[in-house]
Order: sequence, then C-alpha cells, then structure tokens
Amino acid sequence: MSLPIIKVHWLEQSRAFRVLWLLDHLKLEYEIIPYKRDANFRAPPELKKIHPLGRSPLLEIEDRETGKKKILAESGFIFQYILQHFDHSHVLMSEDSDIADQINYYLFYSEGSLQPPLMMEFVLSKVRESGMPFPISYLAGKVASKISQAYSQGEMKNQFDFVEGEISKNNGYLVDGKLSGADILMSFPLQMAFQRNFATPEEYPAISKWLKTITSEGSYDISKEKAQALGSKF
Ligand SMILES: N[C@@H](CCC(=O)N[C@@H](CS)C(=O)NCC(=O)O)C(=O)O
Repeated sequence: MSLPIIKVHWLEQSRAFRVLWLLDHLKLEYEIIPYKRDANFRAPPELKKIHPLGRSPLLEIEDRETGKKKILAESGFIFQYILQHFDHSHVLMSEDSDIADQINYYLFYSEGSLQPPLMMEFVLSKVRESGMPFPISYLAGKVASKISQAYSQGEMKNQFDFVEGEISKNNGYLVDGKLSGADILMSFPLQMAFQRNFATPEEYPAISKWLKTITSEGSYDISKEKAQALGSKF
C-alpha cells in the first residue's frame, strides 16, 4: 500500500521544526506549508482555517487512493502517529515493547510536564522586560520574581535534574543509549532552556552534550536547511 501524502503546516521559528526533523530522519517525503509569525510573534490567522486552535505544528495526511484527509494536532500525538504508521523499520521507535513505552512516555512528558514551567518562566521574563513606566515596572518585576521563586524556577530545576539524570543513566540518550523519537521531540524545550539562560551547560553537562550529539545527525542539517530556506534563523 502506498504511503499517504504528508503535509506539515509549519510555523517559522517554532517547535514545528521537530516534525520536519522526524520526517527527514525517517526519509519520508513530505511537503511544508509555511506560515510567517505576525508582529507580536503569534501565528497568523490562516492557521485557524486548518485547525480551530491555530497552532503549529499541524500534520495533514491524505490517502492517495480515496483522497480522504485528516489533520493531526499536538506535537506528541503527531510524533506518535508518524512513528506508529511510518517507522516500519524501527529506526526511531523500538520493537521492544518496554523500550517503546519509555519512548512514548517522553512524547507526553515533553509538552505535559517539561514545557509548562519553561513557558511560565518565559512569560515572567517578558513581564520583567516589558518596558512599563516606573513604578509599575518595579512592581510588575517584583510580582514576576515572587511567582518565579514560588513555583516555576524550582519546578524547572526539578525537571532539568530529572532529564540530566536520565541521559546520564542511558548512555547519553534519553532511552536505551540510542537516538529515538523521544530525543527529537525533547530537543526543542531543552534548546530553548539553554538559549534563554534558564539552564547552563555547566549545570547540566549531560543535557548539553546530548544536544550536541543529536543535532550532529545528518537529518538535523537537512531539516535545518529547509527551515532556513523558508526564512527561519538558527
Ligand atoms: N502543545 C502544542 C503547542 C502548540 C504551540 O503552542 N505551538 C506554537 C509554536 S512554538 C504556536 O503555534 N504559537 C503561535 C501562537 O501561539 O500564536 C504542541 O505541542 O503542538
């Protein structure tokens, strides 16, 4: 049976990059439908025509014989779908059911547990930098710091410590000492954490080394070139 037509609704400078990387690593053919961010760094309204939430990534799957289409949302679900339906040679999803469970765990963990405190810290950093007039800026900064200290800073550390420990235990990868879908999905929040100085390579040497290792895959460069050709910066 022939593979369906695969289209990625891809927003520039976003977590949607991981879907390109996954598809390129599996050597699957696909089309990119690109979207530019607006002046406020939000997705453009056209994405809402594809899915009511208007977020990216979105995966469009079209059956070549029947023409039936479906739209998939949520990075973890998109990864699970691609791995289940297209990774027949078990390149990024293990044949072993225990190892597959561990990989699947990260497909939920990444957006469900790791991303929320990172997002919260990001929003709080924007409050601090918002350039409001004094004394509002001072008060806003104080409130942001209080929230950060009471929750997101500690929770971020909790998550980073966990990931650092898992990579150290698993020979430099998240699962079973080799590259899997889990590594590709987890790359985005951890790259962002280093870029935004929420974590440093000195504090988290295993995560830092892991990021260097996984982004030296040839498939990463292939996807990066595609994203750059569409205007994304790295
Ligand atoms: N949990 C969703 C999050 C999707 C999401 O928030 N995507 C961002 C890109 S990094 C987006 O579309 N942002 C545009 C906006 O919020 O306007 C997933 O993992 O797919």
